[in-house]
Amino acid sequence: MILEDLGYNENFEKFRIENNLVEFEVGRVIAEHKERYIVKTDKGEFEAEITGNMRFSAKGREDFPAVGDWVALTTFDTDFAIIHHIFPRFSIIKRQAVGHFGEAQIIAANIDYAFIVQAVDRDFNINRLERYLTICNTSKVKPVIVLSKTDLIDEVRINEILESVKSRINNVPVIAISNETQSGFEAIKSIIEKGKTYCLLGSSGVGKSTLLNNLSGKAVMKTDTISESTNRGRHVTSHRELIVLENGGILIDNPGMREVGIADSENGLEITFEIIYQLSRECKFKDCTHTQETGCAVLDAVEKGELEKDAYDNYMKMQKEKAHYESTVVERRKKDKVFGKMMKNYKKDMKKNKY
Ligand SMILES: Nc1nc2c(ncn2[C@@H]2O[C@H](COP(=O)(O)OP(=O)(O)O)[C@@H](O)[C@H]2O)c(=O)[nH]1
Ligand SMILES: [Mg+2]
Ligand SMILES: [Zn+2]
Repeated sequence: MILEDLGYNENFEKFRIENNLVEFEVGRVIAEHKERYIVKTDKGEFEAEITGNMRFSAKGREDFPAVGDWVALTTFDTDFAIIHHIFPRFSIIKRQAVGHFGEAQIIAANIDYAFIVQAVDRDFNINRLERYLTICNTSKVKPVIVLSKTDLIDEVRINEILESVKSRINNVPVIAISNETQSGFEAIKSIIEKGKTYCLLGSSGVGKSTLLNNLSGKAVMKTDTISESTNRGRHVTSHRELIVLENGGILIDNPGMREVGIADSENGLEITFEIIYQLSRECKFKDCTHTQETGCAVLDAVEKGELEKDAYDNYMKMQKEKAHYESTVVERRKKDKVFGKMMKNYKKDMKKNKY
């Protein structure tokens, strides 16, 4: 295994040299569990921890390694290592952490493409597809929609679903597949290139791990939601999230997500809902909220049936979440600042022997 096989490229190497990291080894994080990591290097796999310095200077989740990260590390004996630095990420997939407002959760780093997997049976939901798309568009990750379990419905229904997706979502490839019959596999394989990293996104039970196993030709991932949840052992070594396919593509599996909250979607919503943004330029008022204003081009388009009401509703909902996320982040920063000042004064007073 050489580093290029794991997706290493000249940009990372340039960073390594320019930042005097040549004394360290280089590896990619292939699994993470509670601040324990598995890092793969050209020598093998290592169970790793970060340096104390990294932990104490960390300001948030993003300062900790995530699956897909490139790291500078020192390896000890056969299977232990210490991580010293995280290389800058060219992309990062985040979502709003459930129950922790204003805090983002990293799904994976250094991803080229995301396969957004949705099963065509009970799981199928266009609003949720738009949600994942927004996350991809925010993350600068190219999305591909994969509709799975087509063996469970007939061709007429498959075509209906494909039509309904295409009427709402433009410029994103859509592939219908079945892990049972392997229909659609050629299409998916043709997208996968050597040295590029692909992340599987979607609810649990939609067939992500089965797809990964089928593509790799080996049973590398545990399938089925049940075994997945009971298999969370003490050791991270019990699972791998990143694997290299025979054709050289790199795949990252993900445990399913029940909720996909929108975390700072820079241009994510603009790209996903380009039509709404275009329309809004025609609104009478510059600060139109597209809720009740007269001369609102967005509302007019909904009225005339040129913009699907469901798409409009979904956009408004995510827009609200984005605003809420942003305001909670501002709130948190303020609190952190106040706390920082308090600590500073406290330390000053300590020096003056006030305490
Ligand atoms: N009928 C059908 N079942 C599938 C398909 N893909 C996966 N499954 C089943 O769906 C369940 C969940 O699959 P899994 O790969 O673990 O889903 P994950 O949670 O997204 O990783 C398993 O019982 C699979 O056998 C498919 O294309 N068709
Ligand atoms: Mg799975
Ligand atoms: Zn408007």
